[in-house]
Amino acid sequence: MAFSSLEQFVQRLEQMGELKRISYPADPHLEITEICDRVVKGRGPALLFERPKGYDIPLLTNAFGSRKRMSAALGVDDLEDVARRLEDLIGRAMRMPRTLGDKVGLGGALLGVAATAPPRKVSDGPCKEVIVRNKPSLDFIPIQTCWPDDGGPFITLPLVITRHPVSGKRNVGMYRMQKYDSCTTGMHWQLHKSGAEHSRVSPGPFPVAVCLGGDPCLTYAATAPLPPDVDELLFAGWLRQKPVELVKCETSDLEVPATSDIVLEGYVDPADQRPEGPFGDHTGYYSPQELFPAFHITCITHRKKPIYPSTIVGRPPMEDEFLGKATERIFLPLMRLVLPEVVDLHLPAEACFHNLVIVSIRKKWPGHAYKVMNALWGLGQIMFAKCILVVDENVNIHDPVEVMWRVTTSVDPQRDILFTRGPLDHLDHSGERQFFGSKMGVDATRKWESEGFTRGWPRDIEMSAEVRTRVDGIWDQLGLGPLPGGGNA
Ligand SMILES: Cc1cc2nc3c(=O)[nH]c(=O)nc-3n(C[C@H](O)[C@H](O)[C@H](O)COP(=O)(O)O)c2cc1C
Ligand SMILES: [Mn+2]
Repeated sequence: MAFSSLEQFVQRLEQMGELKRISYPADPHLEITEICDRVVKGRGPALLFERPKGYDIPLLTNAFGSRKRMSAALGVDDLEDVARRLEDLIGRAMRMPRTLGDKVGLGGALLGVAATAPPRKVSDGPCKEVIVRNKPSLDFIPIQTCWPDDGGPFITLPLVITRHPVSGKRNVGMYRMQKYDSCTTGMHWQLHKSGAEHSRVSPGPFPVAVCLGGDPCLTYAATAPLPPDVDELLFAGWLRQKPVELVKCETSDLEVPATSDIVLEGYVDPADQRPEGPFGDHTGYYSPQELFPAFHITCITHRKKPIYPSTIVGRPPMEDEFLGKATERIFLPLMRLVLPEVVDLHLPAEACFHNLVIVSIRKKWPGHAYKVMNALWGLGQIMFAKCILVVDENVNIHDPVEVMWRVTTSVDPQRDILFTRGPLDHLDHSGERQFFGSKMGVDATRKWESEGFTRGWPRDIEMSAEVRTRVDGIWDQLGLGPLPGGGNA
């Protein structure tokens, strides 16, 4: 189902037993972070702070903080349902129609996408219930100061909408915004992101709209690593199986999702660069102060009763683990379009996603692992991968114990590790210089004779099926019960 408001998603979470309302007037200055951090690390529920101290509007946090809630945000039981829908679509689009039924299937699939995916313009929407053109102020929003050394309060879940100044193509990205005063914020679009590109090519000030809240599916879409020219709102329409409804801004030609809780309209002047940060970041460290352009607010529109969505980032695991998990699952079928040998892919949240990419492949030729590493370093935002581990298809890459065992036992470091260089994530602090540094690929697949390995690879140890079945049969008589580690499963 597609949510028509953030409020509706909150109600859904409540029905699922996945939300806790907090009436205590917790302080958006640090205190909410401490509460939220404990709940996130304890794998607890979404939190709706009904009356943050000093504010009249509620603050929602940890709404995406479990696989179940992330799936609910996208209107599915599990993220794999989205991956399967995508696989099915790709499968039908790629198959040459052989029968009339096939043609209808393919046509139907594409027509379905064409009918539901593109956004639709509407004349009015709930995000226009209140329109403030005169002295618009952020001061009614309980913007969190997350960590003690943060440069100020930060908006952490914004959908930043821009259009490419030349092509006119829309982009929606999630870039944090530091509040400087009641009508000015920072705009932390990092070097490689589309918003930064729009800013670089713009000859002068250009319009920007920032949406807070609304359908949570759109919030996810803003984080998704789509190719630069793919409209996140088209993707969101496909995800929610219903067009995203857009209304025109009051003070620019940009369009914004009508379901938004709050819309900040304004402009960025690329020449007006200001110190942004420090900020306790998703790397688990403070990212240092740097220059970023300022966002000037010219108008604010909002629902009569908006909910302010927020998240805290910091030392993992944090809520964003599940936004990353959604991307890992949803983008796998797309990646397989160009890399069909990829069986599975895992970007552990503990490694801040791109620092470690574990990939299992169906190895077909000598050196195949290297082909996959090099391809991944050439694809979209996965170019930031600092370390890529390649394993054979039989390895469960989501089990860190299994990965550690396979990798350490299968690797001769000098032979199997490839060092190369490439772009680094904006926030990486480990390299000699910012943005550019080294990368490591590890070929942890079974080595073949054709790769020069002539000693014969050892066999895995496995009990015979006959004995396993026999022990299954007598297990209850042994009185050992179910084991905590699931060893008898
Ligand atoms: C909670 C959260 C906060 C984020 N903050 C930023 C940020 O401040 N700056 C940034 O460039 N990317 C940030 N990102 C990552 C981008 O949203 C992500 O790379 C996205 O794909 C960028 O979209 P684009 O390719 O359209 O630029 C954040 C992601 C999440 C989940
Ligand atoms: Mn984009």
